[in-house]
Amino acid sequence: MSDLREKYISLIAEAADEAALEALRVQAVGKKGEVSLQMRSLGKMTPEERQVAGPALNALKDEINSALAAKKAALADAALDARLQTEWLDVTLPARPSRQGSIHPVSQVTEEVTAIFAELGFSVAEGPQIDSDWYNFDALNIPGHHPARAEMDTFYMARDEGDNRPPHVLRTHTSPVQIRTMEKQGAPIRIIAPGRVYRADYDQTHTPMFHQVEGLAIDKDISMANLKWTLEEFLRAFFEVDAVELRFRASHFPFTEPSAEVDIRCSWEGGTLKVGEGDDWLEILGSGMVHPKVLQAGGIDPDLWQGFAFGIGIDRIAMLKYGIPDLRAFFDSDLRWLRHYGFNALSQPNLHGGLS
Ligand code: 2NM
Repeated sequence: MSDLREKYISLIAEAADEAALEALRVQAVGKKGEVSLQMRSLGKMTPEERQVAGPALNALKDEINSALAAKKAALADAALDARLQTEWLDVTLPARPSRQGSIHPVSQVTEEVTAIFAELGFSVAEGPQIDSDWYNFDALNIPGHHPARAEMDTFYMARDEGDNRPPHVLRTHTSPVQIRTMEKQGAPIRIIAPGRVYRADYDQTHTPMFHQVEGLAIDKDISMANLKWTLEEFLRAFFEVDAVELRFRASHFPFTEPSAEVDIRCSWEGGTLKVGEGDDWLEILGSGMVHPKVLQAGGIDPDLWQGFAFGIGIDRIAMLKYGIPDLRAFFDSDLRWLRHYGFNALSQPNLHGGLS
């Protein structure tokens, strides 16, 4: 019996892998294994012999089983060590600049705008691109019969046959996000809402999907002066110039009163845009003081709070800043265009490092 013990303990110690261990288990303590056969022979022994051999065989079986388990664990450890030796990654290595991909100008400009407004205390709000006509229109003081609804070339979502509720729409502006933020968060508010918007319009200067960033600031004593300063700071940082000059032209939007379109002083000398100098004016955004009815729709008391709002076309300011001539090329997914106008994926726009 001690021969058996020595034989199996050393065979187990030398086993090369789990399969060899399993073969040894069958050979030793399996149903027809050597130890099991000896146990069967207990019946032919005298009671005295059996009293000695029985416990000894049981102990041998236990010992072999634990040796098998210990070796199995040791083999698993060794296998893991071997994997760790070959499968390793130096996470401290610098990343290799990729020549494969680049950041789309729309993403780049969205990041730039976000970084600038973050510095001014605005956070980013988001919402659904498919929304009810209440959020997209009614809440923004554009009732059912309002001409702005027709002018906006809205994409309507289909309803089931016989379902006569007003259809949902692809949002025509990001303003529904502002309404949702008013409802959820209440005043005061400082947010920008960048994102995709949709209008059924396609020509040289319009694509059916485009990008907007709208801003909203609500507080106890917000005025047009705060709006003007905020826009000046934003445009100065965005165009990376020391000073800008803005011109507010009276305008009309249903959701603001008063409303103003904002032009920026510029020159087009030599065919390139220079902001902050020259004798030309470039229309750059729309803005105004949020209409009391809009505040009310968002659950904010217009007798206590007021605010300004503005909307800017991201694609348009991307074209202006980076000299991109053709809007439609933005959405062609042409790799040559993306390589030409794309931005380094590893540099994040921030105000200290220079935005672009
Ligand atoms: C613009 C122009 C003027 C605007 C208004 C709102 C809201 F939801 F607060 F009422 N958001 N954005 C707004 C105002 C947008 O885009 C040309």
